Amino acid sequence: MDRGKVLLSVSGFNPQRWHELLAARRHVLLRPESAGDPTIEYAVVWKQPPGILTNLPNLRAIFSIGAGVDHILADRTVPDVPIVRVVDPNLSKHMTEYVVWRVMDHHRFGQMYRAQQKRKIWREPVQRTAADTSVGIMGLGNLGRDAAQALLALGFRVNGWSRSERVVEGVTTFAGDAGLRPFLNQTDILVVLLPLTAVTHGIVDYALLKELRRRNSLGGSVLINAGRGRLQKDDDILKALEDGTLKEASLDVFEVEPLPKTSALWAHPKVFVTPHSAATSDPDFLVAPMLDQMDAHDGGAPLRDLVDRQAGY
Ligand code: NDP
Ligand code: OXD
Repeated sequence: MDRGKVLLSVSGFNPQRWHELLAARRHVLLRPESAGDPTIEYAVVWKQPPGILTNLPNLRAIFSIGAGVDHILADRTVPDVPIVRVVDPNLSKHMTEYVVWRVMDHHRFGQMYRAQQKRKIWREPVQRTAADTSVGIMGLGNLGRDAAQALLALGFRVNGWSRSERVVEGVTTFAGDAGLRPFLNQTDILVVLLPLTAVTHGIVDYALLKELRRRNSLGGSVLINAGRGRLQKDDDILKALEDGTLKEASLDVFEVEPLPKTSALWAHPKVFVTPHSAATSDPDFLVAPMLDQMDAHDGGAPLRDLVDRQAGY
């Protein structure tokens, strides 16, 4: 094990399993042993404490434990070395399951049936097929495209919005500022799978929600956000739910996490809350490819799944 050491730095969860799996093949440190520790060549991080990645003279790359990297770039002192993010079928499938679950629940009037059952009400709504509903995915990246395929297989009409023009079979695509409004105007259920960047911060506000199509087979528009909480404005979502701009919402992410106990979203009858658990990174699937990349990089191979720091994702 004379290869470069790995710094494992996470907050918010117990990294024991990550540590075990990484340590099977490389020497792992939970913090640098000294300022300017020259033995560390790779870092594996989730919300690392600010400043911990500075002064590592031989740091060759940073591996994000998640697909998103806003948690890394929030630390302005992060050195200018390549950042690798998670692109993995296991993660994509988890997210696709979440998206299909939430889309189907809204499509099949889950919220209404749960309320009816509480009051022992036997009433059947008009149920249309998936083909009558358009799901619009904001963010046609690895996760958005995987979810789109599953939704298409179920018969939904699928729209997608991205920064650059994308061609995805079966999906009606829109791009950039000019494409946003037409995309929203043709969307009944909005699924947000964007990264959090300087440009996307706060994008899901009241004005955006107003553009969704409300006269539809669901009897209103629906928001599903599994991207990042600071893409949305929690108060604008509450306002939109109150005045009927939105019919229902499924939220996995929030402006402040954990969602404060005082938030009105917790008890809102039209909101379904999950604790940022749509697609949790599983070390049993993700550590081996990370270590393989480190080994290959040591041997001179280029890194994959790199973050564009200028774009912020
Ligand atoms: P990708 O980088 O593969 O895709 C991002 C997509 O967003 C791309 O289509 C990109 O456009 C688009 N995009 C970025 N900026 C803009 C913009 N300004 N305007 C329009 N479109 C934009 O990311 P992933 O699909 O792998 O992941 C997406 C996000 O999901 C992560 O960043 C993370 O925040 C979140 N996530 C949440 C999890 C959870 O458990 N809740 C789990 C995993 C991820 P283009 O195609 O042109 O580049
Ligand atoms: C991620 C996440 O970015 O879990 O992968 O949020």
